[in-house]
Amino acid sequence: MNSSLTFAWEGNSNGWKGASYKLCCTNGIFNNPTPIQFRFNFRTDGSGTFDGFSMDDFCIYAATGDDVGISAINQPTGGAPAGASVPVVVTLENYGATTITSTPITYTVNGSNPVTIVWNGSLPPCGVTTVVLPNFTVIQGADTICAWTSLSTDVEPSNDNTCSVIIGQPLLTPTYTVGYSDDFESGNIGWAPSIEPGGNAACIWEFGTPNFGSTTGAYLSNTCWDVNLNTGMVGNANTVVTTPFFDFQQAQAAILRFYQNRTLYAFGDQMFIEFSVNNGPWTLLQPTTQTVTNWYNQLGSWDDISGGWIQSSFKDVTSAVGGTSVSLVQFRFVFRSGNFTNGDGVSVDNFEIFVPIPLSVKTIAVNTSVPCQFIFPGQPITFASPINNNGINSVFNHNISLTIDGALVSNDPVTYLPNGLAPDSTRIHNFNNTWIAVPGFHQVCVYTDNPNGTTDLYQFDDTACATILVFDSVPSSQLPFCTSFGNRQSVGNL
Ligand SMILES: [Ca+2]
Ligand SMILES: [Ca+2]
Ligand SMILES: [Ca+2]
Repeated sequence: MNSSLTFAWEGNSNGWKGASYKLCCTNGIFNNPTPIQFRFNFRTDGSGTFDGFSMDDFCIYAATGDDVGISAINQPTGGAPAGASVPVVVTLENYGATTITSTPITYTVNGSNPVTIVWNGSLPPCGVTTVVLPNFTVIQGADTICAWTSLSTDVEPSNDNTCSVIIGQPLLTPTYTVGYSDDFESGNIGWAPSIEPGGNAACIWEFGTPNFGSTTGAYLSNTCWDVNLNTGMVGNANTVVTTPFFDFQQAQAAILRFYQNRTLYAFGDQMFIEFSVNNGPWTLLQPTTQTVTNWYNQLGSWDDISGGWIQSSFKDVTSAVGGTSVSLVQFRFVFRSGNFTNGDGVSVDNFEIFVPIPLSVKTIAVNTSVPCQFIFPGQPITFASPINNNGINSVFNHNISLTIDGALVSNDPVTYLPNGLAPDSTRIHNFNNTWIAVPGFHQVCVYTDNPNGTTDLYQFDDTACATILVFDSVPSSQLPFCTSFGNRQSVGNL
């Protein structure tokens, strides 16, 4: 009942439903010497034209005998690092009429390897206490934890057992050769949804195919993350989905990017991304000096309508989370709604941590300096190659070699003074040595190496080759003869 800002039943029960409330744990009711009365309160606003409300079979039961159970699994919740050893923390609750002093408590993870302890203490009727059970090792993916009491004199076994699901989250190390890219079509490798304290339990990030209103469907194929796959937003939501853990030590200038589809109406509804370093506090991910695309439309959040799927990107997210010394970082998507909301929600797909090549130069092509050639035997031919810096660091020098039919013709040191060849820039190198043409087909190759005196980190693009033909002669009937070698192939993947 968002319009009156009270906790209430609203909507449609679809027929008769049972409802129960544990009175004895409410302050001031148990052992209260004065009479206690209840009332049902029904309200409508000015637009109320529905069928109304009925109640029947109102009962108050008194507990009898010994009755305990596990009423909650408090830790772990949400996600936990795969491989970590973590305790299982549960709430032991006394539902009965007697003080409990001892009970066995057992838990399993994914139904196997039961761990049992015997709890001893003094738990009065209505009492609750927190019990720390022995550690277990988190398994990557969904881990179902079930915990239960097995007190032999328990009169009500139906309340003994509680289960919860947590997500074992892997630690990934994105590099420029293997980044992290997830279209969510191969299952959940370790994203963990949860509801933050105080958040409306009816609103949570879900993994699957969105099927509500304007945020229907995934960006790629069928599966993505979406707040409430099949229903609209509710008020006072506060739900997060955390990514796996990332080691950024080999992720220089990494780019975070993903696709999103949002329909939010700015009544306090918002989505944003936070990060945490070394399991520390969550910090808003927002650019300072970094270049971003389709980032927050508001100060620190998205709160409007994307009009379909769009890609958002954050360049050099590495610097935003603390640089390449950060060995444990995690991101999370946060969705919150205001009191009033009727938006369709948000979906996220195709999440990537992309790491560019740190240091690389690329040979784009092999050219001759003669635009329209008659290449005849004995003619000195000069060659040139455009060279591109396709890494993310400036290149100050490198070697470049020219071979013809495998024989080295020119091996030139190249220096870019005074500021180096900037990333994404291209410069043409004219080879020092010429080649004296001889008749026939010839393979001309150019390759670069040793940028900044070290190893090129992406060598697949170092070499480019072309085939040239040197004529013995051209009959005058074929004149004018002209070729620009414009269709010569630049061969990148050698
Ligand atoms: Ca019980
Ligand atoms: Ca997908
Ligand atoms: Ca290269």
